[in-house]
Amino acid sequence: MARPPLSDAELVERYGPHLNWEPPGGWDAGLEIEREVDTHCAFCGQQCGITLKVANNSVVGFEPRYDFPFNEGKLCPKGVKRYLQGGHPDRLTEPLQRTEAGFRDATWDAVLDRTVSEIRRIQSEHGPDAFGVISGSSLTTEKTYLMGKLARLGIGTANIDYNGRLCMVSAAAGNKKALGMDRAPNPWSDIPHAQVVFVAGANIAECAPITTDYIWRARDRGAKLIVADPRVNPLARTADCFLGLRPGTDTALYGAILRELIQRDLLDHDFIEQRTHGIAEAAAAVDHMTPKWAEGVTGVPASRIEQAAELWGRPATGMLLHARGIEHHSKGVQNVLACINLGLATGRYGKPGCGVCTITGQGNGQGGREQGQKSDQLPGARDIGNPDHRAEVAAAWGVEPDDIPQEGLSYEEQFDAILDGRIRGLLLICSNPMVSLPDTAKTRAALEKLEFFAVIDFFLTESAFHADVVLPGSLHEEEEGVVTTAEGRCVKINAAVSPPGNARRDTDIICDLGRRLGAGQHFAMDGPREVFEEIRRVSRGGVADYAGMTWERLEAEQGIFWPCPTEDHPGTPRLYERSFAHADGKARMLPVEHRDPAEVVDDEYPIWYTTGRVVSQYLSGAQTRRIGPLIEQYPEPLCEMHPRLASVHGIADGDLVRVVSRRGSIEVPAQVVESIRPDTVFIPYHWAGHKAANQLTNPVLDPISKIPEYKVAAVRIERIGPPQRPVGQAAP
Ligand SMILES: Nc1nc2c(c(=O)[nH]1)N[C@H]1C(S)=C(S)[C@@H](COP(=O)(O)OP(=O)(O)OC[C@H]3O[C@@H](n4cnc5c(=O)[nH]c(N)nc54)[C@H](O)[C@@H]3O)O[C@H]1N2
Ligand SMILES: Nc1nc2c(c(=O)[nH]1)N[C@H]1C(S)=C(S)[C@@H](COP(=O)(O)OP(=O)(O)OC[C@H]3O[C@@H](n4cnc5c(=O)[nH]c(N)nc54)[C@H](O)[C@@H]3O)O[C@H]1N2
Ligand code: SF4
Ligand SMILES: [Mo]
Repeated sequence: MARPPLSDAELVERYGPHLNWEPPGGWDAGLEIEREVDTHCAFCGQQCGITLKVANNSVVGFEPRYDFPFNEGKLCPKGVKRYLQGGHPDRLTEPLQRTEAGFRDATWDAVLDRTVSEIRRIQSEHGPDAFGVISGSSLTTEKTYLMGKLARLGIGTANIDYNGRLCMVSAAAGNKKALGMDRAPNPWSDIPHAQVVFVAGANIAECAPITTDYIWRARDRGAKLIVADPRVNPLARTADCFLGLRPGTDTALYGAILRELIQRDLLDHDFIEQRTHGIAEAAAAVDHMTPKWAEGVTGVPASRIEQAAELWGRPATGMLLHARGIEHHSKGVQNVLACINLGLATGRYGKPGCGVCTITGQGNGQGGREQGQKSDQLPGARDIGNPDHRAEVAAAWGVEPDDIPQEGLSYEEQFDAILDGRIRGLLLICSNPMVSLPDTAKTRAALEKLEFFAVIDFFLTESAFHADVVLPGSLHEEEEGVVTTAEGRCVKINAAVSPPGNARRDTDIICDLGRRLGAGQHFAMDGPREVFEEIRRVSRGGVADYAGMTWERLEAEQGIFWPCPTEDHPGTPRLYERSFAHADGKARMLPVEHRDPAEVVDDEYPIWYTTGRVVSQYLSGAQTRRIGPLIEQYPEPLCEMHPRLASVHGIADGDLVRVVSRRGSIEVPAQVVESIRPDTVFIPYHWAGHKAANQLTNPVLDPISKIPEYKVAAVRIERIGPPQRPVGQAAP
């Protein structure tokens, strides 16, 4: 059954996007503040502390928190506007059911019962795994835990995964392979003590703005800065050593640096001897990677590569920070392992001012992969394929190990399964695949093919346009819970207001579904505190052990770093001080070969294409494309290109250009800048429909982490014509 998106004018009228919205009287309407609530920002993985100001069950203002040690009173532009979502007119306040004429309000009973009967119909006709579940990491950990439990014990499907699969899984897999555990090894308070900071594939100034401050503090003490990025991103402009590599060539770059460390004997021999395995194999893999060879592959001059090895290898301390620039690849795990090798070779673990850390992305990017919503994982960061781990969780849940399904399909693999008929129905919470999955045409075809599609969100997203039922859930400030920050610090989120209209708390929706599915004994919790208490019990003895945390402790101690096994345990800010998390206590230096990205440039598609973010927009834009002041900062996607590339095609700044890949094409204004390689173009991905950067991206996955290769594809460009409107002004 083809299910085109609804094009009901009423939809847009009612559910937006309504821009430049302000409450009547404006934000300074002189409201009497009734309450102030300490909590954390709804957006990125840094989870800055903020205080929300509440009047009439609305968040009407906020202050940054000076007492929270991470941000100490600082916020970024998105954090400053985040509270504009709450009373937004686009907010979903009634359950919706799709009819011939468009979406219509429905009762909770109607939409929940329909969801349950469709789940059971599809499963009885096509097997238990024919119903898929996709969840997200903007949710509190309590919600993510419930989603894992709902899929496995309520619905009874193996197919649950989450949007961290689009984000941090390459780092997770790399860290587990090399070090035995998936968490940043060092707290950010170590950054100012580093004598060299190496930033690999991270646009820190725009995407982790508060981390910039930590790097400045290191710089104030004389630290050197190395940046590897195809673009001279804002932080790179201040670097001592900029490695402007061709997209998709990181393994060659870090391999050549490792080889130089070996050649120049900049190794920590004691550390390698006592705490690692595999140096010989790792060294053999890079033996042919001379700086000259790497120059040919990466486009970075050999002398720069040698300089980077000296800057990284000489000092006693150093931190390497990486993000999606190296992880969003069909060899994302290999890229992460190559960075870890640079850390292990120089003994940069378990000490102040050291560490190779991934900067997690979403608000609960770290926590979202700790308590069991990932297809290969059970609560406590346990492995779903490990019989001992299964038995531990089964015992805590009061079921038999065989009652827990085995590993299911990852996010993009579920979309493949929808297209070939293995999956017929989908429950989606906290993700917007129409914007964020690679190859938009493929995503649309999958959503149109579903027999039944239910979405839990607080805005009617481009993905929810395709739904059969939409369940209005809760915003960050409407429900208590915990999240884990990029540092590995579990912090407390507090509720400031209750959901408006007939919207409900997400935990209530999920537990209600569990009960209606006949699994009432597993979903008897009354609210998120009881869910947290269950997480403490179930995670006990696991890797991500929360047993010693209480909500009260999290508030009083400004968060606790896991593992925290007992109530008198202080938590573990710095990992691996004495041993790594593998059974023998040693880290693995794994051999990393270089290979090309899945798609390379050729005569037809001669330009490299890469994608990412801008400071004022967040992810699929569902939350930020509705906030006028953020839109004004960067109204629509622009195609960054170097003046030399632009001149070859006769393109001037602001001209409308067409960018074409094997999967689709997009028409956007050109932004001619010197801060990008002349063989590469960049488009930020926060927009939907014909403005979606993902119309062009390649849905190929890393075979280990199953992350899509968002950071490399091949395109061609052509000029369409002069600017359609003044540069920087959005289309109506
Ligand atoms: N403003 C803002 N902040 C955010 C978000 C947001 O949407 N907006 N999202 C949050 C989330 S979920 C995430 S995951 C993080 C993402 O944070 P980042 O990973 O820092 O952001 P990206 O823009 O995806 O990519 C980072 C850099 O990778 C570079 N890059 C591209 N290809 C390559 C390559 O082949 N090799 C190398 N070395 N670099 C490459 C890009 O030029 C870009 O500067 O940000 C979080 N913070
Ligand atoms: N081309 C390209 N594509 C990319 C990337 C890239 O760099 N390039 N980056 C990838 C990365 S790193 C990521 S993380 C993904 C993210 O992409 P998505 O998974 O689409 O994430 P969001 O846009 O945050 O979608 C979250 C949805 O959940 C809703 N939501 C937020 N919080 C809550 C909550 O508490 N409860 C409920 N019920 N709903 C909530 C929001 O309104 C929004 O509609 O995009 C990926 N896509
Ligand atoms: S840096 Fe991240 S957590 Fe802090 S205010 Fe900005 S978006 Fe929010
Ligand atoms: Mo992300």
